[in-house]
Amino acid sequence: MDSGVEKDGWLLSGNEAVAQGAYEAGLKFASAYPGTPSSEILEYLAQFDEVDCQWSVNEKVAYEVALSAAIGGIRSLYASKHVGVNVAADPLMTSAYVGVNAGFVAVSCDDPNMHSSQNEQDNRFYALMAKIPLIEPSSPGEAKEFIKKAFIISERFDTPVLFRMTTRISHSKEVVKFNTRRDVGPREFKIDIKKYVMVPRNAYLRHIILEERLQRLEKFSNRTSLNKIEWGKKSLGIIASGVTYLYAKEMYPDASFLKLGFSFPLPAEKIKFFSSKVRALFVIEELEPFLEMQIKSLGIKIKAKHRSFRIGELRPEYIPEIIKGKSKKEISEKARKPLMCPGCPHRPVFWVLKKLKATVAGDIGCYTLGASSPLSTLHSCLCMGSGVTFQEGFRHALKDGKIVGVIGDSTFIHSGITGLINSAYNKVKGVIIILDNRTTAMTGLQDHPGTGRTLKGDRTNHLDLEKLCLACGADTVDVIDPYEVKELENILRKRLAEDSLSVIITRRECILLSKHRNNPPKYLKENCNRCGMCLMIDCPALTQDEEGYIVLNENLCTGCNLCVEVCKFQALIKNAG
Ligand SMILES: Cc1ncc(C[n+]2csc(CCOP(=O)(O)OP(=O)(O)O)c2C)c(N)n1
Repeated sequence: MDSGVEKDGWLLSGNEAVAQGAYEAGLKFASAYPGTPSSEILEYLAQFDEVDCQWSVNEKVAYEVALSAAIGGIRSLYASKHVGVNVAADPLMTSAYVGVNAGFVAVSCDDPNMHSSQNEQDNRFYALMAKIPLIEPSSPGEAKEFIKKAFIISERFDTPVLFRMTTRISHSKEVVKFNTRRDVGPREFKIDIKKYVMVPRNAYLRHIILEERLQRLEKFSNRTSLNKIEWGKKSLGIIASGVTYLYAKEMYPDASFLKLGFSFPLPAEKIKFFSSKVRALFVIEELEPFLEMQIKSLGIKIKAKHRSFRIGELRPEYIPEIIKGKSKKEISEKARKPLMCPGCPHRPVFWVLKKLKATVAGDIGCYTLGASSPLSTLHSCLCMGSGVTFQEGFRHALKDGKIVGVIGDSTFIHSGITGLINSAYNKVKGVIIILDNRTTAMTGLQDHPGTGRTLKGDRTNHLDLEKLCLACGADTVDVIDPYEVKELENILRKRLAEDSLSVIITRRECILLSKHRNNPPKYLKENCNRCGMCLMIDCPALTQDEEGYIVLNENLCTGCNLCVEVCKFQALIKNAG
């Protein structure tokens, strides 16, 4: 833990505060698959001997393991980013029917503005759809306290609880007081087939119980201090939850507020009461009109925010515009172009794919950066696992034979395996490259079954990707060091020419883990004809001066020598020393 000590507490991020609060609540088990902005929750929990926690292979598995640990009798937690909940949606939906036993909280960290995500869906709707309570803290301090309440609510109502964070709460820091851990003993697990075996008749009966539970939860929502009225001037009343409450408070400190910490089921009576006392009523919320739609359905008249505010993060300065009924004026910001690191083992793969003019079905990981120019050699990216399935779909549709699917090692284990089995089963040919950098680099270098280490740093079974791919039905599996560019090109040409389903594993440790450092190539200016070819590999260590000659930043260069491979004029040559 790298938080600084303060006089009366510790400086914790929202994610660390969730973990600390869950620990203090007597948490005994936690599981997750990494994903920004959620990953630090499990990383923080890993320090506690009392908490058994794991990186699961994907979110569905994480959800099922944590839920069943709670059913078995110990307080448990699931965490993921918002899109991770999509992967866990199957067990999530039915978990409301079976209930829990010991407390179970599912933490969803949403990412408005897509700081590091492929979409910005509003996961509050999962609570509505799954019919489970929704808790939304506004700050790290609240996150720590609210998660404790979430466990109590989960046990009291025998339900999973959705705990929704957003990037700004997950990653902002606040001084938070620590409390001692409650020792919550295990609850007895009683065999109860009607409750835990969801065949149609049992599920029907459980659905009746679920509806009754929702009514009790709504009554609770009206009573709980998580939903509180703060009276100010009655001329303006604002209903808000999560971080937007703080933004609205900053912009309108004198207004009256109904702050919703327990935002599903809504406190209908409290909302009706609040709305009857204020002259103008506004709902301030980020992304979708989740509260607005439900409040309108209570028969309360509120002005809808303009659709443009459904996109991107809400900024405090947008709130007066929303209140005036205006549309969003986009604030254009210059974004830094994301780049693969110098020495990234993914770069040579994209260089070769570019050279071969391949159509590349991409996936999510550091290698998605293969799409940015000048490499521009990743042509689709939808969700985790789609590098394998899109190569199959493209192959069904396109005549061009040079179709390649690319996927990282962590992503392949998460959801690429089933796609590969599908291709093999349906006799689809093609080439899949697994970019095996021995880590989950994109989200902060987390371990996975292919690394042979657990979240707690212990050695464990090491998943053999070669054997796995053969067992899935691949005809051939080649393992190659991507720094061996010529060999990589040869093998790729060979496999593309064959009528088979082949997997090429490009294996080299992520440069951020690697001890492979420096020894930059030599630049011989006299040989350089300023063609700019070496710049096409998009390496941050190479730039051009005003006359077009190359400037090699030796501090950034890791000595991977891809630029040496690319240069046709021996202007960049290997440094023997
Ligand atoms: C369903 C889902 N879960 C988690 C994530 C977050 N995420 C993005 S890429 C990635 C994995 C990256 O690891 P790997 O495939 O090994 O590629 P690397 O970044 O190491 O190159 C993860 C976990 C996501 N985008 N979607």
